[in-house]
Amino acid sequence: MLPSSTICAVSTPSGQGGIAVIRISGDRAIAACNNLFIPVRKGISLTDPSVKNKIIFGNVVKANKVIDEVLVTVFRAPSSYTGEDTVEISCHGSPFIQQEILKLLLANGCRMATAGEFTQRAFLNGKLDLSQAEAVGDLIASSSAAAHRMAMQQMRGHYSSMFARLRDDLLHFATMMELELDFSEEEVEFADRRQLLSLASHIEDVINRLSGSFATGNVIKNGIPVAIIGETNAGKSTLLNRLLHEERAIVSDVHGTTRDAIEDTVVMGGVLFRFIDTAGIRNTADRLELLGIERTFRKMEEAAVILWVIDLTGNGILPEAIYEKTHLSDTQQLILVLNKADRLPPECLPEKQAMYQAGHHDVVVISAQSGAGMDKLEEKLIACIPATGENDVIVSNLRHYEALTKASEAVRQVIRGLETGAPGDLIVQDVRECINQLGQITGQQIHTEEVLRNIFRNFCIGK
Ligand SMILES: Nc1nc2c(ncn2[C@@H]2O[C@H](COP(=O)(O)OP(=O)(O)OP(=O)(O)O)[C@@H](O)[C@H]2O)c(=O)[nH]1
Ligand SMILES: [Mg+2]
Repeated sequence: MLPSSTICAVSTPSGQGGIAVIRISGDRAIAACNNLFIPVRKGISLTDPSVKNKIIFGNVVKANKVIDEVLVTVFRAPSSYTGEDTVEISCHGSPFIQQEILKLLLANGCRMATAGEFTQRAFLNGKLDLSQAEAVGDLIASSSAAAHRMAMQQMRGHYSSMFARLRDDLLHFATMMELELDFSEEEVEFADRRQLLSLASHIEDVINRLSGSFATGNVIKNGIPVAIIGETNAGKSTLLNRLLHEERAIVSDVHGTTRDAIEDTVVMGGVLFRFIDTAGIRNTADRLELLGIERTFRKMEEAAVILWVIDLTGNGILPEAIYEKTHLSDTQQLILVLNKADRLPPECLPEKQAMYQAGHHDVVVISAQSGAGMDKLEEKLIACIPATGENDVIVSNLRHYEALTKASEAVRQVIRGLETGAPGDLIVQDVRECINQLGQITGQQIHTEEVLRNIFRNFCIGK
């Protein structure tokens, strides 16, 4: 069932701006706008079928009073973003004008759009598949060059066509095997088991590679989590402020200043980083401080990169103690940041540096206060970014990742069934399950309103 109501919303950010765009989509879009709009040039009517993909200058009028001078763009179905008749009114960006125009539209039979409803309609009308529609959301939210590239690739459809191909190959086999079942008396084999096995193995490889890219995709989208860890007073909050170029965290010479984790993001080298300043680690009896320190260890576990800040002027924690406390996993990287270099006599530096480098870990010498050495630290951080090629397909959507995980289980079952000579009807069930899961990604297999509403819920209104 395709939606028949006509929806409207302001598609530009809320508040005051130079201009604002109000979008209207649905059967009544053109007629509704025609009721409130008077073109400046005589003899034109929006409802005239020859008016399409055109911009028309005129006035929005309410009870003979001009509300605003606007430009109206008319798109006729199916040549529009949603696939329906669509009008975009570009008005002056005053919140009052926007509200007045919306009220006129509501009075003319339109209703307010829900979040993502324009894109949802584009999907329902076959303008985009589901993964492309989701990429529109990611594109709007992209805050770094890497996230932008990933969303753009998904929107262009390269991503979807790959799933569609895998799904088609599997469908072919499922059909063949089902045909066999119809002829089960005669013991014929339409589906070549060896070919199916090789296809299943190929699909398993592709799925596993894609699932493997999720860790990368996820951090590119949400920011690479970098935890700033160390003893109290080492200069962690000073370093956070320096990395973010703003006074985000309180700095003081009192030990235990930071009690709670403080996070913020910044783009460096085209990639989004999420820096997390934490409570300094020390022995304390203070209950609140202990809670903060517990949180520090949690943040450390979740981080992709750990910046362990060491005060060069202090006695300094020994490298062995750091390794003991960090429990690095295979995917985590540790950078030792030797701070307050400005206060250390230069002749003492080589010895300190050598001591920390002995563990073959990355060591950077900085002064968070003066900014010296920050360029080296930023270089090291950028080097931590997982390498991705221009055309790599990367999964960044949790929903897709979950479908891939289930598809992977199903395809493993297919392979096991083929290897052990399981009966065709059992194998075909697993093939169908795999097809179903791959179809979830592009939306071919999703038919319920509720699932769709959930997916589009995270969009902004007007998109
Ligand atoms: N000379 C010098 N002082 C610094 C430097 N970095 C930080 N400091 C000083 O060291 C003190 C502690 O700095 P913070 O950034 O608050 O240290 P912290 O690691 O966040 O401390 P806690 O929150 O208590 O764990 C402050 O007085 C800072 O001004 C530096 O590079 N050079
Ligand atoms: Mg602090």
